[in-house]
Amino acid sequence: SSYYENYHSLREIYFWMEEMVKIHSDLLQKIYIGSSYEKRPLYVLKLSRRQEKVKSAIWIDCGIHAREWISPAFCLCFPGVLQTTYLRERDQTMSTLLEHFDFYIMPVVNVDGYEYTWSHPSKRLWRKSRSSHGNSKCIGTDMNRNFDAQWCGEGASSYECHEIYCGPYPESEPEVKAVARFLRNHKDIIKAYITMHSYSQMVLFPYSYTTNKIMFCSFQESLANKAKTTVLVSANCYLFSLPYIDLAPGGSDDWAYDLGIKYSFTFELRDTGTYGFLLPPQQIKPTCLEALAAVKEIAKHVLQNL
Ligand code: 0X9
Ligand code: ZN
Repeated sequence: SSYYENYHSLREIYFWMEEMVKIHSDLLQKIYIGSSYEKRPLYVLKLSRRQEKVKSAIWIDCGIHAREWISPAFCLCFPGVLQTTYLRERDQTMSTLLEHFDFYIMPVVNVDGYEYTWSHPSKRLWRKSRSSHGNSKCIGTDMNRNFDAQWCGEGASSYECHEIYCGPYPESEPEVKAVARFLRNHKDIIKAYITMHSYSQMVLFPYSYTTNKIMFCSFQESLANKAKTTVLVSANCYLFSLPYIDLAPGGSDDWAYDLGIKYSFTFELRDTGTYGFLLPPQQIKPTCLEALAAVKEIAKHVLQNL
Protein backbone atom coordinates (compact mmCIF):
# COMPACT_ATOMS: atom_id res chain seq x y z
CA SER A 1 0.00 0.00 0.00
CA SER A 2 1.10 3.56 -0.62
CA TYR A 3 2.39 6.14 1.82
CA TYR A 4 -1.08 7.68 2.02
CA GLU A 5 -2.74 4.44 3.07
CA ASN A 6 -0.94 4.37 6.39
CA TYR A 7 -0.82 6.50 9.50
CA HIS A 8 2.46 8.24 10.22
CA SER A 9 4.38 9.32 13.28
CA LEU A 10 5.18 12.98 13.79
CA ARG A 11 8.78 12.33 12.85
CA GLU A 12 7.67 10.83 9.55
CA ILE A 13 5.33 13.75 8.92
CA TYR A 14 8.13 16.31 9.47
CA PHE A 15 10.29 14.31 7.09
CA TRP A 16 7.48 14.06 4.55
CA MET A 17 6.96 17.82 4.61
CA GLU A 18 10.61 18.41 3.94
CA GLU A 19 10.66 15.94 1.06
CA MET A 20 7.47 17.33 -0.47
CA VAL A 21 8.72 20.90 -0.57
CA LYS A 22 11.98 19.68 -2.06
CA ILE A 23 10.35 17.62 -4.80
CA HIS A 24 7.62 20.15 -5.56
CA SER A 25 9.46 23.38 -4.89
CA ASP A 26 7.43 25.01 -7.67
CA LEU A 27 4.15 24.21 -5.91
CA LEU A 28 4.80 23.81 -2.19
CA GLN A 29 6.33 25.99 0.47
CA LYS A 30 6.77 25.30 4.16
CA ILE A 31 5.97 28.17 6.49
CA TYR A 32 7.04 28.18 10.14
CA ILE A 33 4.29 29.73 12.25
CA GLY A 34 5.53 29.11 15.79
CA SER A 35 6.40 26.36 18.19
CA SER A 36 4.43 24.08 20.48
CA TYR A 37 4.37 23.92 24.27
CA GLU A 38 7.05 21.22 24.11
CA LYS A 39 8.97 23.31 21.56
CA ARG A 40 8.21 21.40 18.40
CA PRO A 41 8.00 23.48 15.25
CA LEU A 42 4.58 24.26 13.78
CA TYR A 43 4.43 24.29 10.00
CA VAL A 44 1.90 25.25 7.39
CA LEU A 45 2.26 24.09 3.80
CA LYS A 46 1.42 26.68 1.20
CA LEU A 47 0.17 25.08 -1.96
CA SER A 48 0.37 27.63 -4.68
CA ARG A 49 0.83 27.87 -8.39
CA ARG A 50 3.41 30.63 -8.37
CA GLN A 51 1.87 33.68 -9.93
CA GLU A 52 2.59 37.33 -9.51
CA LYS A 53 -0.75 38.38 -8.12
CA VAL A 54 -1.90 37.88 -4.54
CA LYS A 55 -4.53 35.18 -4.60
CA SER A 56 -7.40 34.29 -2.35
CA ALA A 57 -6.73 31.34 -0.14
CA ILE A 58 -8.35 28.38 1.55
CA TRP A 59 -7.12 27.18 4.92
CA ILE A 60 -7.30 23.55 6.01
CA ASP A 61 -6.00 22.36 9.37
CA CYS A 62 -5.72 18.88 10.80
CA GLY A 63 -4.87 17.27 14.08
CA ILE A 64 -6.34 19.72 16.58
CA HIS A 65 -7.30 16.65 18.61
CA ALA A 66 -4.47 14.18 19.19
CA ARG A 67 -6.34 10.88 18.85
CA GLU A 68 -8.11 11.73 15.59
CA TRP A 69 -5.40 10.21 13.42
CA ILE A 70 -7.49 10.21 10.26
CA SER A 71 -7.33 14.00 10.31
CA PRO A 72 -3.56 14.45 9.76
CA ALA A 73 -3.83 11.54 7.31
CA PHE A 74 -6.19 13.72 5.27
CA CYS A 75 -3.83 16.69 5.34
CA LEU A 76 -1.07 14.45 3.96
CA CYS A 77 -3.18 12.81 1.32
CA PHE A 78 -4.47 16.10 -0.07
CA PRO A 79 -1.08 17.18 -1.47
CA GLY A 80 -0.42 13.52 -2.19
CA VAL A 81 -3.47 13.14 -4.40
CA LEU A 82 -2.63 16.42 -6.04
CA GLN A 83 0.69 14.99 -7.02
CA THR A 84 -1.07 12.40 -9.15
CA THR A 85 -4.32 14.02 -10.25
CA TYR A 86 -3.17 17.57 -10.79
CA LEU A 87 0.38 17.10 -11.92
CA ARG A 88 0.01 13.88 -13.88
CA GLU A 89 -3.57 13.63 -14.99
CA ARG A 90 -4.34 17.34 -15.10
CA ASP A 91 -7.48 17.30 -12.99
CA GLN A 92 -9.54 20.14 -14.48
CA THR A 93 -11.30 21.19 -11.27
CA MET A 94 -8.04 21.25 -9.37
CA SER A 95 -6.34 23.29 -12.11
CA THR A 96 -9.13 25.83 -12.02
CA LEU A 97 -9.04 26.00 -8.24
CA LEU A 98 -5.27 26.44 -8.17
CA GLU A 99 -5.57 29.22 -10.71
CA HIS A 100 -7.62 31.21 -8.23
CA PHE A 101 -6.66 29.91 -4.82
CA ASP A 102 -3.66 29.16 -2.70
CA PHE A 103 -4.20 26.45 -0.12
CA TYR A 104 -2.75 26.70 3.36
CA ILE A 105 -2.55 23.24 4.86
CA MET A 106 -1.50 22.60 8.44
CA PRO A 107 -0.96 18.83 8.82
CA VAL A 108 -0.78 18.68 12.62
CA VAL A 109 -1.84 21.50 14.95
CA ASN A 110 -1.57 19.53 18.20
CA VAL A 111 1.94 18.17 17.58
CA ASP A 112 2.67 17.39 21.24
CA GLY A 113 -0.58 15.51 21.74
CA TYR A 114 -0.19 13.61 18.48
CA GLU A 115 3.32 12.54 19.41
CA TYR A 116 2.02 11.46 22.82
CA THR A 117 -0.60 9.16 21.27
CA TRP A 118 2.17 7.54 19.23
CA SER A 119 4.84 7.21 21.88
CA HIS A 120 2.52 6.05 24.67
CA PRO A 121 0.37 3.20 23.33
CA SER A 122 -1.79 3.29 26.44
CA LYS A 123 -2.51 6.97 25.68
CA ARG A 124 -3.73 6.34 22.14
CA LEU A 125 -7.00 8.12 23.00
CA TRP A 126 -5.43 11.33 24.31
CA ARG A 127 -7.33 14.36 23.00
CA LYS A 128 -5.83 17.53 24.49
CA SER A 129 -2.60 19.47 24.26
CA ARG A 130 0.28 18.57 26.63
CA SER A 131 0.59 21.89 28.43
CA SER A 132 0.54 22.55 32.10
CA HIS A 133 -0.46 25.90 33.55
CA GLY A 134 0.37 27.18 37.00
CA ASN A 135 0.22 24.38 39.56
CA SER A 136 -2.54 22.48 37.83
CA LYS A 137 -2.64 18.82 38.74
CA CYS A 138 -3.69 17.68 35.27
CA ILE A 139 -2.07 18.14 31.90
CA GLY A 140 -3.66 19.33 28.69
CA THR A 141 -6.11 21.86 27.28
CA ASP A 142 -8.74 21.10 24.66
CA MET A 143 -7.49 23.18 21.74
CA ASN A 144 -10.98 23.30 20.31
CA ARG A 145 -12.20 25.06 23.43
CA ASN A 146 -9.27 27.44 23.60
CA PHE A 147 -10.16 29.83 20.77
CA ASP A 148 -11.56 33.21 21.63
CA ALA A 149 -15.19 32.55 20.70
CA GLN A 150 -17.49 32.66 23.72
CA TRP A 151 -14.48 31.19 25.44
CA CYS A 152 -15.24 28.77 28.29
CA GLY A 153 -18.98 29.26 28.17
CA GLU A 154 -21.50 26.46 28.59
CA GLY A 155 -20.18 23.35 26.82
CA ALA A 156 -16.58 23.82 27.95
CA SER A 157 -14.98 23.11 31.29
CA SER A 158 -12.76 25.28 33.46
CA TYR A 159 -11.49 22.20 35.31
CA GLU A 160 -7.98 21.18 34.18
CA CYS A 161 -8.67 17.49 34.40
CA HIS A 162 -11.63 17.49 32.03
CA GLU A 163 -11.39 16.44 28.38
CA ILE A 164 -12.99 19.73 27.34
CA TYR A 165 -10.86 22.00 29.54
CA CYS A 166 -10.81 25.46 27.95
CA GLY A 167 -7.40 26.47 29.32
CA PRO A 168 -6.61 29.33 31.72
CA TYR A 169 -7.40 32.02 29.11
CA PRO A 170 -8.18 32.20 25.36
CA GLU A 171 -5.20 31.26 23.16
CA SER A 172 -3.25 30.06 26.20
CA GLU A 173 -2.02 27.21 24.01
CA PRO A 174 0.92 28.32 21.83
CA GLU A 175 -0.42 26.15 18.97
CA VAL A 176 -3.83 27.86 19.09
CA LYS A 177 -2.15 31.23 19.32
CA ALA A 178 0.04 30.47 16.28
CA VAL A 179 -2.95 29.41 14.18
CA ALA A 180 -5.03 32.39 15.31
CA ARG A 181 -2.20 34.80 14.63
CA PHE A 182 -1.68 33.40 11.14
CA LEU A 183 -5.38 33.59 10.33
CA ARG A 184 -5.64 37.13 11.69
CA ASN A 185 -2.69 38.21 9.58
CA HIS A 186 -4.18 36.64 6.46
CA LYS A 187 -7.87 37.18 7.06
CA ASP A 188 -8.30 39.38 4.01
CA ILE A 189 -7.15 36.68 1.63
CA ILE A 190 -8.45 33.57 3.40
CA LYS A 191 -11.94 32.94 2.08
CA ALA A 192 -12.65 29.58 3.64
CA TYR A 193 -11.65 27.90 6.91
CA ILE A 194 -11.84 24.12 7.04
CA THR A 195 -10.83 22.04 10.05
CA MET A 196 -10.63 18.25 10.02
CA HIS A 197 -11.76 16.15 12.97
CA SER A 198 -13.23 12.72 13.56
CA TYR A 199 -15.48 10.92 13.97
CA SER A 200 -19.18 10.81 13.00
CA GLN A 201 -19.19 11.73 9.29
CA MET A 202 -20.67 15.16 9.56
CA VAL A 203 -19.87 18.58 8.27
CA LEU A 204 -20.62 21.21 10.87
CA PHE A 205 -20.82 24.95 10.53
CA PRO A 206 -21.12 27.88 12.93
CA TYR A 207 -22.23 28.48 15.49
CA SER A 208 -21.48 25.85 18.05
CA TYR A 209 -21.26 28.35 20.88
CA THR A 210 -24.91 29.24 20.60
CA THR A 211 -27.98 27.53 19.26
CA ASN A 212 -28.78 30.62 17.18
CA LYS A 213 -28.41 30.10 13.49
CA ILE A 214 -25.88 32.25 11.72
CA MET A 215 -27.13 34.96 9.37
CA PHE A 216 -26.08 33.27 6.16
CA CYS A 217 -27.49 30.01 7.29
CA SER A 218 -29.55 29.29 4.19
CA PHE A 219 -26.57 29.62 1.91
CA GLN A 220 -24.47 27.54 4.26
CA GLU A 221 -27.13 24.89 4.20
CA SER A 222 -27.36 24.82 0.43
CA LEU A 223 -23.60 24.67 0.18
CA ALA A 224 -23.48 21.90 2.71
CA ASN A 225 -26.08 20.07 0.69
CA LYS A 226 -24.01 20.48 -2.45
CA ALA A 227 -21.00 19.02 -0.77
CA LYS A 228 -23.19 16.23 0.51
CA THR A 229 -24.19 15.25 -3.02
CA THR A 230 -20.56 14.85 -3.89
CA VAL A 231 -19.76 12.95 -0.77
CA LEU A 232 -22.73 10.69 -1.34
CA VAL A 233 -21.20 9.51 -4.58
CA SER A 234 -18.67 7.66 -2.50
CA ALA A 235 -21.48 5.68 -0.89
CA ASN A 236 -20.61 6.87 2.56
CA CYS A 237 -23.10 9.42 3.63
CA TYR A 238 -22.09 12.58 5.43
CA LEU A 239 -24.64 14.42 7.45
CA PHE A 240 -24.74 18.19 7.60
CA SER A 241 -25.92 19.56 10.84
CA LEU A 242 -26.80 22.91 12.28
CA PRO A 243 -26.65 23.78 15.01
CA TYR A 244 -24.19 21.39 16.57
CA ILE A 245 -26.13 19.12 18.88
CA ASP A 246 -24.23 20.13 22.00
CA LEU A 247 -22.95 23.56 22.82
CA ALA A 248 -19.19 23.67 22.34
CA PRO A 249 -17.73 27.18 22.64
CA GLY A 250 -14.14 28.17 21.95
CA GLY A 251 -13.96 26.25 18.69
CA SER A 252 -11.78 27.24 15.78
CA ASP A 253 -14.65 27.27 13.27
CA ASP A 254 -16.76 29.75 15.24
CA TRP A 255 -13.72 31.90 15.90
CA ALA A 256 -12.74 31.95 12.22
CA TYR A 257 -16.32 32.79 11.30
CA ASP A 258 -16.38 35.74 13.68
CA LEU A 259 -13.03 36.86 12.30
CA GLY A 260 -14.85 37.35 9.02
CA ILE A 261 -14.20 34.08 7.22
CA LYS A 262 -17.78 33.34 6.26
CA TYR A 263 -17.16 29.88 4.85
CA SER A 264 -16.18 27.99 7.96
CA PHE A 265 -16.58 24.24 8.34
CA THR A 266 -15.69 21.45 10.72
CA PHE A 267 -15.46 18.06 9.07
CA GLU A 268 -16.01 15.05 11.25
CA LEU A 269 -14.47 12.32 9.11
CA ARG A 270 -15.10 8.56 9.27
CA ASP A 271 -16.49 6.52 10.71
CA THR A 272 -19.83 6.56 12.54
CA GLY A 273 -18.61 4.57 15.52
CA THR A 274 -17.65 1.07 14.46
CA TYR A 275 -13.95 1.80 14.89
CA GLY A 276 -14.21 5.42 15.98
CA PHE A 277 -10.77 6.96 16.52
CA LEU A 278 -9.14 3.62 15.74
CA LEU A 279 -10.10 3.74 12.08
CA PRO A 280 -8.28 0.99 10.17
CA PRO A 281 -5.71 2.19 7.62
CA GLN A 282 -7.72 0.60 4.81
CA GLN A 283 -10.24 3.38 5.27
CA ILE A 284 -7.76 6.24 4.93
CA LYS A 285 -7.90 6.40 1.16
CA PRO A 286 -11.69 6.33 0.72
CA THR A 287 -12.08 8.82 3.59
CA CYS A 288 -9.54 11.08 2.01
CA LEU A 289 -11.16 10.95 -1.42
CA GLU A 290 -14.67 11.67 -0.18
CA ALA A 291 -13.52 14.54 2.03
CA LEU A 292 -11.47 15.91 -0.84
CA ALA A 293 -14.55 15.83 -3.06
CA ALA A 294 -16.41 17.89 -0.46
CA VAL A 295 -13.51 20.34 -0.08
CA LYS A 296 -13.46 20.84 -3.85
CA GLU A 297 -17.20 21.45 -3.84
CA ILE A 298 -16.81 24.06 -1.13
CA ALA A 299 -13.90 25.69 -2.99
CA LYS A 300 -15.92 25.79 -6.22
CA HIS A 301 -18.77 27.47 -4.43
CA VAL A 302 -16.45 30.01 -2.81
CA LEU A 303 -14.93 30.74 -6.20
CA GLN A 304 -18.34 31.43 -7.74
CA ASN A 305 -19.09 33.82 -4.91
CA LEU A 306 -15.77 35.62 -4.48
O1 0X9 B 1 -16.23 18.96 20.09
C1 0X9 B 1 -15.41 19.27 19.22
O2 0X9 B 1 -14.44 19.99 19.41
C2 0X9 B 1 -15.64 18.70 17.80
N1 0X9 B 1 -15.99 17.32 17.88
S1 0X9 B 1 -14.82 16.22 18.26
O3 0X9 B 1 -15.47 14.94 18.46
N2 0X9 B 1 -13.82 16.05 17.03
O4 0X9 B 1 -14.10 16.67 19.41
C3 0X9 B 1 -16.75 19.47 17.14
C4 0X9 B 1 -16.43 20.91 16.89
C5 0X9 B 1 -17.60 21.67 16.37
N3 0X9 B 1 -17.36 23.08 16.37
C6 0X9 B 1 -17.28 23.79 17.53
N4 0X9 B 1 -17.50 23.28 18.69
N5 0X9 B 1 -17.04 25.09 17.40
ZN1 ZN C 1 -11.89 16.67 17.18
